[in-house]
Amino acid sequence: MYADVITLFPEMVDFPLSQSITGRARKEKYLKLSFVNPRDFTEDRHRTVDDRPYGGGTGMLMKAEPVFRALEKVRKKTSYVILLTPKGQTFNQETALKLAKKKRLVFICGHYEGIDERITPLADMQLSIGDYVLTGGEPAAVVVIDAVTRLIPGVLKKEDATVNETFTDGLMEAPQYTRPAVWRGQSVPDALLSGNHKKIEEWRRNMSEELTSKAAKVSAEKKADREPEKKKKTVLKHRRKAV
Ligand code: 6GU
Repeated sequence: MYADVITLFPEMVDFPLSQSITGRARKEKYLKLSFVNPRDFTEDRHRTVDDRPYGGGTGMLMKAEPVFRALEKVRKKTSYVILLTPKGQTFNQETALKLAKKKRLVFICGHYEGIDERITPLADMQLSIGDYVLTGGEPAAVVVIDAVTRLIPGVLKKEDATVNETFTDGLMEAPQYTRPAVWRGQSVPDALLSGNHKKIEEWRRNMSEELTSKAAKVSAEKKADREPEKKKKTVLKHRRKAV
């Protein structure tokens, strides 16, 4: 897979993805990363990439033209363009699987308060990595590229390493243990030491289902906490108490 990253800070993406499994994937040419800096597509003496927002407000915005020219430079007919922004859809394993099938990805990393809105129609997809605000899209690009790279066939040595894991089949992965069998008073569950494959599979299945239903319960509770209807009622209840 080819991935072009449009960023003012290429080292923020290049260095983390030079380590460990993603670093090896690059050495072995499963992943070919290239970087394009919008600053190299400016024409003024100061190589200006940012400016103040129309209508006022705090912070600076990335100018449209240098980003557009950087994109023009790398975009091919087959490129799938991803804009990293906290306003995007939240990245998840399903999206990672979809992106892993693409030949060429382009990541546009906003920085400062974001990019001029007129850049957004150039993107095929807008992605966020969660409900919090980063200083720029670069750490998000690292997260997305990492999650996608490990899904490229051949990157993980064990062929099924990505099949039986948390999120892929909608279930949480069962807990895992390595030696020693007893560590600081904590034992590895008997089933895993039994050597009986059927028993091991059964134990893992049960644990998966248990963990998944617990997690579903927790997220349902969190969702209920966010419901404006219920919040209003809670506030009223408290108010009544106060009166
Ligand atoms: Cl993609 N960008 C920024 N700036 N903040 C974020 C994000 C992206 N995803 C979550 N927070």
